[in-house]
Amino acid sequence: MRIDIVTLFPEMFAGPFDASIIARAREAGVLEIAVHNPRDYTHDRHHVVDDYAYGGGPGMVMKPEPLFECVDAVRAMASPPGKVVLLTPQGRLLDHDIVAGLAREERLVVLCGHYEGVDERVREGLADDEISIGDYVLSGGEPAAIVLVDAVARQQPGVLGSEASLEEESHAQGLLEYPQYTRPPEYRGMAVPEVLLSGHHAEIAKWRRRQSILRTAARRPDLLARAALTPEERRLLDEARGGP
Ligand code: 9D3
Repeated sequence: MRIDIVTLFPEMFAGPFDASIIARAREAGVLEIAVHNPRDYTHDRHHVVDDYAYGGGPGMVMKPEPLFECVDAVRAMASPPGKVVLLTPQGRLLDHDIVAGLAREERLVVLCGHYEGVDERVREGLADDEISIGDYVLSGGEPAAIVLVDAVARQQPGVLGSEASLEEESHAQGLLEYPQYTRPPEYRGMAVPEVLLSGHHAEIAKWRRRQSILRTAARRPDLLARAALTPEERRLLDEARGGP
């Protein structure tokens, strides 16, 4: 997969893509990342990329021409041209299903907005999709692009070991993780649950599943609607809620 990122701040991407999983995916050749600056696609002496909003109001708006021309050039650099994803607070809220869908694309062009936003014609005539990473205000789309690329990179075949991909599946199933422990068996008065030291693999699996379900119910009940639970597990939940 190839991902092209269009940003006024390419220097923000120097570190994050050169470590850990993303670096491994790039080295393995399953992920190619290129960063482009729309400022390089201006034609005026001062390389102006923003302007005042028509109708007035605070802040500057990103001009359409540098973005359109940059994206046109970037799409011509490789094939297929790739879906254009605009990162914006007004986009669809990113979740596992959206990540999995984007990860299946052969190519993506990711646009990072900045200032108070981008000229509306960028949405209208350039973006195929608009995505937000959550209901809080960022200074620009750059941190969101890093989040998106990380999540998509993990989905590329061969990037994760088989053990890690099973873990990913469990999150896709809509349950939070069970509590994890390593040595020592007791630390500052806090003991590792006895069952984990027992060596009874079936009991351990049962305990972990139960912890995942109870923890999801306590912290993220919204996830349970989509979780695949057995009738017995549904009963466990009703009991924990003090129901019938
Ligand atoms: C006063 C202007 N803001 C009203 C809340 C609009 C605004 C425009 C642009 C606020 C932030 C930004 C910059 N943010 C992004 O480009 C962005 C973002 C975000 O802020 N939160 C979550 N996901 C994303 S994706 C891109």
